[in-house]
Amino acid sequence: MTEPAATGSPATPPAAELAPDAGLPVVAAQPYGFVFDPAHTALVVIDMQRDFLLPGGFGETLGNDVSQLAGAVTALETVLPAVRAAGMLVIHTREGHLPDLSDCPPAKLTRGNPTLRIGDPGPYGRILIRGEYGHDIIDSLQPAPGEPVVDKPGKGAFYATDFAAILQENGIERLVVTGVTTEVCVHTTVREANDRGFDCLVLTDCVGSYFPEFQRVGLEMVAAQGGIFGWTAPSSAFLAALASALPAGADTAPGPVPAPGPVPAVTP
Ligand code: C5J
Repeated sequence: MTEPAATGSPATPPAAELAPDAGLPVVAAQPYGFVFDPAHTALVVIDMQRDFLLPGGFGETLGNDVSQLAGAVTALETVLPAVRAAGMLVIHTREGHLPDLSDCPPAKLTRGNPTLRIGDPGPYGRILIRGEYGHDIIDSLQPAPGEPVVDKPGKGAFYATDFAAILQENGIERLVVTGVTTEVCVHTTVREANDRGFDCLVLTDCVGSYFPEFQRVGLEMVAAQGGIFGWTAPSSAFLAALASALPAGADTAPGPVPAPGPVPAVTP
């Protein structure tokens, strides 16, 4: 039988193949050190939206305990300013749909048995509809001016969006992934990214699941089998590596959260 021809190689060599003496920072991660160049690495903040995070929102109407996600918010409130101070690209995503729901497959609309469905009026406006208050990112993690916001109709950031184009235009080769929920949109995005040749580090305290068991197992799944589709590390390890990459005297300590500016939404 003839073997199929190889269809191309990843955009960059795996982190393990980067020479340690290249002077790049290394995060103490599972299953082994994650090497990254801050100039070619983006922090991805997935779906930190009011509908998923706030009491009374869509996440809660699905029967979930939204307090399980609070830790990820707190950790990101520290990581975001440090990453911005280091000059790294930050990309935000939001899951949601057009007001006429033309981008929402019926299977997604009717799935489950929530008291509120996508598009229904909820306490924060129409559930998961672009432009509604609940669809937007929570106050404390609002995008800074100029940071791309990718509106996605699916769970993964690549499907039916400009995410891949944004990464390419900015010379991004590796992703540091955060957000909610660990086993749904974070997993889907990391798997999509891995299949496209991106190395992904998932920050364990900056991702959240409504289910503690899914959080634990979801993170183990990323780094199992020698890093089957990524790396995991606490944000403290990532911030320590990032600080080591900066010139002496430079500071990644969190400063004041920038005032929210106009959100440059990127629509497919
Ligand atoms: C879900 C997400 N869980 N952002 N969305 O439906 O993970």
